[in-house]
Amino acid sequence: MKKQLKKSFIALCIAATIVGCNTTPATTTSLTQQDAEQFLNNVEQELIALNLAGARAAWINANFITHDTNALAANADQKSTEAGVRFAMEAAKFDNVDVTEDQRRKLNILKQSLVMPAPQNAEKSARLATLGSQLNSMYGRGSYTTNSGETLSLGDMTSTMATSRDYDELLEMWQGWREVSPEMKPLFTEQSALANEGAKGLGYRDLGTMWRSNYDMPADEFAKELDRLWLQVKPLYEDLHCYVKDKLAEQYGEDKVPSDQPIPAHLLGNMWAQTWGNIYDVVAPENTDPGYDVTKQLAAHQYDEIKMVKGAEHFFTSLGFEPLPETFWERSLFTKPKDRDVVCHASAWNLDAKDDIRIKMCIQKTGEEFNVIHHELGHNFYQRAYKNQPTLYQGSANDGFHEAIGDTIALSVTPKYLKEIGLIDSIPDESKDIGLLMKMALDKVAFIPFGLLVDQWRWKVYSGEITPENYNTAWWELREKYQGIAAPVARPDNAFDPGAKYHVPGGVPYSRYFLAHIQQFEFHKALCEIAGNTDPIHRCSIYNNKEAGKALNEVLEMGQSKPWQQAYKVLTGSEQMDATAILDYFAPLHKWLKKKNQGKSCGI
Ligand code: X8Z
Ligand code: ZN
Repeated sequence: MKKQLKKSFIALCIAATIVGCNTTPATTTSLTQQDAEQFLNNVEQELIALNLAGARAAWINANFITHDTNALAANADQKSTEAGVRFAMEAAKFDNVDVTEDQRRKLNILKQSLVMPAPQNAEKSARLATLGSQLNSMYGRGSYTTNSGETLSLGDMTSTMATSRDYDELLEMWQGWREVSPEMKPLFTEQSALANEGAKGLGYRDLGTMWRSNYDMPADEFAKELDRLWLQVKPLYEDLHCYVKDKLAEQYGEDKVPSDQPIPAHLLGNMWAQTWGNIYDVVAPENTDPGYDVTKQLAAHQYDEIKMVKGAEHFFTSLGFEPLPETFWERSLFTKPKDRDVVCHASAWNLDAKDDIRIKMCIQKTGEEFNVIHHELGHNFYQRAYKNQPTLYQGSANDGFHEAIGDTIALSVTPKYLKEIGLIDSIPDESKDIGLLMKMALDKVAFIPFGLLVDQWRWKVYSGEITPENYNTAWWELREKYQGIAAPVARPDNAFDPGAKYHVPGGVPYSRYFLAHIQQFEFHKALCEIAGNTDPIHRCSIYNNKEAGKALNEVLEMGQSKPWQQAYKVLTGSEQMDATAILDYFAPLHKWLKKKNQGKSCGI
């Protein structure tokens, strides 16, 4: 994701900024291990300088969206994509050469790391780059003008979605933001066709298969893994969904939220209904309220945006990580500028593959955003931890790892921790556990089917199963199938609702977030064990624990030098992802939900 790539992973970063290398081996048959070594060395050398140039163009574009910066970023993107395609083709020439394990891994990384591969045709690669830049800029510049003439940013609308309990106002925001995406549809359609052609040129069935090939296992097996993990979590999700629907019916009326229908998508506290923590007040279990609200506590303790970031940094340094460099504070974007368009969607960057790490985020002073800051810093600390790896290994074990690290840390932002840093005065006792778990489940459990369906949709688009005429209906079919939610009103014929979610115009694969939501609970459990925790797992905080920090760092430092299964084993003892940790974490809540749902007909 070039631009946003910086935000979440480096494999993309690498792909985004690759530039030409003149080491094309002469013939396939005569290739040797030495040729592979020379090829890889040259690629890695060139990548360092070239990545920097590409990342700078993307950074400037995302911080100042204009006609010209779009063109500059598209240009850089075209160069890096073309080089990435060329490298992938060259790497494939070693397919039948007897290379070392390490060389094979690097060659495979080169073959798979592009997210939007271009066809080998200068006109088409230029077009693909322009489409990516235009789609990104449409999203970044998106706004909605209300009937009364007020222009609202996505940030403004996000706040209303979180706090308003007025059905019609929520509906207006929900519909309003979706006006930004119909014009994206022809561009997205063309982009998909070109990138698909690029993926086929690299030997993949389609782009979705290429994306799924990035997990140290066959593409089809990876898809099955996701299904397996989802089926583990589904019963918990269904019980949460059932309980929440009931509470929403109490709040808005059964005519608005009928018990035998999916939940209307605008009532869940979030523009995409992907996390529901903002409606905690609506669904809060009786008598178990933990008694504090992080948003209010931040305000009460005069936290501004910088203090929030410093607070998150402090957690990492308490584990033994070095503080962020001075340049992080000088070069990051923390607040939404008033005078220009920026891509506000939060991202973390590493410009020079060493210490020039930054975040770019239009921070809102809420508990939710405090979590997002931990998420972003997780990316930055990861990037810095693997900076001494060879360039091609500067990435996460799999892309779920990159997304999971900051979230893992945020799971340690418990009442005990909040008290230690002075944000709250007392720790709620055990009788409040259901409330604490409910708040967490509304964010973490609710997210899981959304995390899955975004790429279920894209994979089907890329395979041709979903055609442009069906983009929107297929999207809502998946939203209903996995999340049990529905559009609150009939969607207009030109609607392109997937485009209203950043990662679709942004060209950022989404399965990584699904993985991260499974992985972070396994990581949290493992780190809590290392820290000698004796509290229930949802009350465990690894704050200040250097042993846990050391164990975490060990995995981060590995980058993508080994198959992810090995990195996973270092921390969790297992080579397989498993949803048991998240299920155990929420077991008391699940028991409580089942009781509450007795006699109701639940299920999606
Ligand atoms: O995009 C993000 C991060 C940046 S990698 C803010 N997330 C997904 C989203 O917002 O949809 C984090 C969780 C899911
Ligand atoms: Zn992220």
